[in-house]
Amino acid sequence: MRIALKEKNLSWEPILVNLRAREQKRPEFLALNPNGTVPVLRDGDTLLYDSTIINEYLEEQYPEPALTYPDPPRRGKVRQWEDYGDANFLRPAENIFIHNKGWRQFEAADLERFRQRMLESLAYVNNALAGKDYLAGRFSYGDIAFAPRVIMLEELGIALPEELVAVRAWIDRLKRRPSVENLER
Ligand SMILES: N[C@@H](CCC(=O)N[C@@H](CS)C(=O)NCC(=O)O)C(=O)O
Repeated sequence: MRIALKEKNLSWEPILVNLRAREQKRPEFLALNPNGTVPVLRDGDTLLYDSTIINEYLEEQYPEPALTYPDPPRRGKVRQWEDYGDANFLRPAENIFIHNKGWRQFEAADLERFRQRMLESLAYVNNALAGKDYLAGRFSYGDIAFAPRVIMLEELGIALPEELVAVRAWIDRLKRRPSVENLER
């Protein structure tokens, strides 16, 4: 969501929620999002939760610059990459991230499983990137699903295999985008 806001040159004010203190489960926050998760977006009278839904809203409300395609076939592919990235890369990466921060403890075997899952998804991404700068061709929500964590693989204890040349170039490309390079960690 933060990447999409920056790509679209939208100004926004962050309201930080302390997940460690479980502020996301307090009644005031549950009134904004009954699932008790971040992010939540308030835009005027509009209140939305879930990053996928928020990104779709941002695209429809603020179409330029576009972070997807106008035609349903390519739009579908962007959605597929976003969903794939969320489930297969971001979820395990997030688990390792919160473990490293000490916010939640996972067993060593679980952490290894998360790393394997991330590596498998990166191998899949490597094949998909053949001849392309970004997953769906141009930079899109598909790349945004991976970006916040794929730029910090080393911190997550993942050594990118040498043969994943296209992934390495894609990560370098992502890191050079102003919307990605200044993300908080
Ligand atoms: N599909 C949701 C997932 C939201 C989610 O799991 N957010 C995490 C932080 S990345 C969270 O709020 N965790 C705290 C919790 O589940 O209590 C989205 O994309 O917004």
